Amino acid sequence: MYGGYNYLDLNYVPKKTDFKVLVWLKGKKKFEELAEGVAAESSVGTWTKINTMNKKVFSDYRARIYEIKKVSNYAGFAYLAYPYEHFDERNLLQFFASVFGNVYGLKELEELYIIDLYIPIKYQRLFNGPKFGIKGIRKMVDTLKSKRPHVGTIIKPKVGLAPKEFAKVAYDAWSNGLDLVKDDENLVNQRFCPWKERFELTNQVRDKAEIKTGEPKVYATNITDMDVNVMYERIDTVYEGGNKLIMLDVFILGMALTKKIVDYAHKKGLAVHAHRAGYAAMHRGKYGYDFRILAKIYRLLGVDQLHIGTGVGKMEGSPIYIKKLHEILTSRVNSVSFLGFFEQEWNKDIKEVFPVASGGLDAGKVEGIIEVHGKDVVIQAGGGVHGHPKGSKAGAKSLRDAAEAISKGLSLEEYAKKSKELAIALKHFGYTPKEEIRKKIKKVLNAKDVLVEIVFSQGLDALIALRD
Ligand code: RUB
Repeated sequence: MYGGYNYLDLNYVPKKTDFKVLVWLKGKKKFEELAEGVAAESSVGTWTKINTMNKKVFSDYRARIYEIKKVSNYAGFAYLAYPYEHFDERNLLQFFASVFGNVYGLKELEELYIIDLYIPIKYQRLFNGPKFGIKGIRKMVDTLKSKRPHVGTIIKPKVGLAPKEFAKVAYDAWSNGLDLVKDDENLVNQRFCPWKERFELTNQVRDKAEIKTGEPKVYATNITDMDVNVMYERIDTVYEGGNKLIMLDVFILGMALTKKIVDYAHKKGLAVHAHRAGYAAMHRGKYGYDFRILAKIYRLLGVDQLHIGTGVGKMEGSPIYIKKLHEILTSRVNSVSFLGFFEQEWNKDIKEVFPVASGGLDAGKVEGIIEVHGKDVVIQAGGGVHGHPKGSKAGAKSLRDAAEAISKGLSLEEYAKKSKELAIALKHFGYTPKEEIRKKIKKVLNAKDVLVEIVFSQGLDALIALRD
């Protein structure tokens, strides 16, 4: 009971059209009360009984707690179902204001972490999803046959290079085997590197590198801006320049603008590379929501490439956790429901998103990345290319050679015998053999039934230990 109404309905069987949410709660009241507070505040209720409540509102629009897993009297997991009719169709902002809104401010809560979200197919039908998907991007980069991982670089330093310097480094990277060059998340249109000049110079050398190598090259140019018209103009410039990709800082931009720009870019025939900078403010710790939820949302919104972490590099995310994120982007149905997460099926029109592994990578980690992601992955290295002892050209070649080794079924150590750039990279950055990562993944998968029990009896800490 919360505010005079009952939201606990443990006999309820969620409908196919319901949204489902898995949430961890801990606080100063009995667990059931905490859960009911969340159900009420995120749907139809408030702190007290109200004269305006009626049967129809309560039965048709309220959230129902249909399953609970208590860890103590004051903490546990709750599964909530929300009726489709509760929501304003296509308007994800209204959805977030409900489910991810006021609840975070309830003062009796000490921990509130939304772990997973199930999005019904009926709602998905209102969205287009990615225009290109993995196949479309592979066609763009001409890897449909080889199916090798794509390789790219983030030009470093993150910010500070002038357009000419930036374009030179980009040329070195492309002409030594990389498919993609990318702006960093914090480089857009600073005085020392105006966007238009950088784009034009970099796009020119992109053409040159294509001629030199005979391979298509793409530039993920960061067009993120406060002003939607500025982003439209930049898309027009990119389109006229013959480049096929733009980049957005999607978390910072927000869902509405992301959708607007994705739609416009797609109309022009451009694909969208999504950088997720900022997501971890929500994702880490015990107050917030898991990035898996955003990964589902960004797939709906239609980004074509999305950063999801590496499992082996500098950013958070264990190998198994990143593997599950990869499944969210690339599967029709999430093969197994893992650790109590929802099995998310996808509407047939929603294509896959090309997963991007980035952050603390170098050639020596490529085998490990493939263990986590498989070959459908864009492998990006900044420091791992521009920090190569022989410079950016050698760094680029070492990364491409590592990807070539994988597609030929050879180990990096074997391939390094005929690639001195790769050999130097392995020596300098180190080498993570695939067995090391495979073991970590297997350990969790083999123990998954026990782990479910551990998570549901010990709480969020146990999940975090597996997540991070
Ligand atoms: C990469 C870099 C990227 C992060 C983003 O640089 O800083 O912006 O990978 O992280 P470097 P994520 O290769 O030098 O580490 O992809 O996890 O969102």
